[in-house]
Amino acid sequence: MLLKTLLPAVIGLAVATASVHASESVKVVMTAKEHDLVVDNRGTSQRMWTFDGTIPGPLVRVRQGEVVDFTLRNHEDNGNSHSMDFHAARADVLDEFAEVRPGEEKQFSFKAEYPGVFIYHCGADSMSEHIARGMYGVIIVEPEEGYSDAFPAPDREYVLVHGDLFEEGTSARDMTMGNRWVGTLVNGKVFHYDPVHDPNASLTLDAKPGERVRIYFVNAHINDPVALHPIAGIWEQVWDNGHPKNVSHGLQTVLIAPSHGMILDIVSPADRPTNNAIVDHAMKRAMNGGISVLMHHPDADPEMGRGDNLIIR
Ligand SMILES: [Cu+2]
Repeated sequence: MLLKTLLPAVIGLAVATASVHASESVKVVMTAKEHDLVVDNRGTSQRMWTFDGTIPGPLVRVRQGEVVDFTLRNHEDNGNSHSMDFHAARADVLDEFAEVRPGEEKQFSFKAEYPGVFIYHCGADSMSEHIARGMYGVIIVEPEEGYSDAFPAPDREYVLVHGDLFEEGTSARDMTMGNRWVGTLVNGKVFHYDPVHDPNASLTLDAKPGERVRIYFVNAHINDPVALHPIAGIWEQVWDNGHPKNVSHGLQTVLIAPSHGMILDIVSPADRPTNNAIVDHAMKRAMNGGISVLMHHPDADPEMGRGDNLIIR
């Protein structure tokens, strides 16, 4: 009798759960903006182009299997068409990724089928200029199966995106050729988290000694690879493209292609405070902005590298 009463309820619950799961979608709306933006710790501003006003654009974080319902709005005050190219999507470059004119908007959906860390960027002509002016960001697709021994849960998470800074007024052609390049932007600013090389820098990445710190790294340079090394440390584990199956152990320097992403974990000694400098070990890019200090100390801010604080602005 009890079973007869319970059974329909259990079946009903299962169906409801399945239908909710099948229709799970995450709505993301971004607005392309062309505006002046501060690009260093001294407050120098330059005409940049962005998704939603920041470099990088907003962090998108979904679970594998979820559908991203995306809308790009191109602000009516803009002078250029813009587009969105999600590297996490399988789509049609001529359809979903097509350009949107100023004052117009475009919606498309895709299912996030592959776990990992991916770049998104504007692909409008000239793509060099749109990326070099700041139209890029990060989408994290979390594995459907969650964490495991092979892909352990981190204590802190940070997103780092390296990109280019060119002299104000550089032509698209010169950007493509790498002329008039002046610096590496780390999350939108030169030496953003490096008070050692820039006295105007006030931010660092923080953790407690012994914590597992996960870096979601994306290379938004238009031509250059990144040689990512944690000075005074070793990458505990690295997942190529952030896919849990692509794991490497104990690496010193990791080559990351333009437009590629990696997940890199570092674990500092638990018995004392230490510091790392996460550097693009290609010196031209390091000494022009591409270094970030990661401090491990007992009174690390409990909010940093957690919740919505993965991109430190
Ligand atoms: Cu654009």
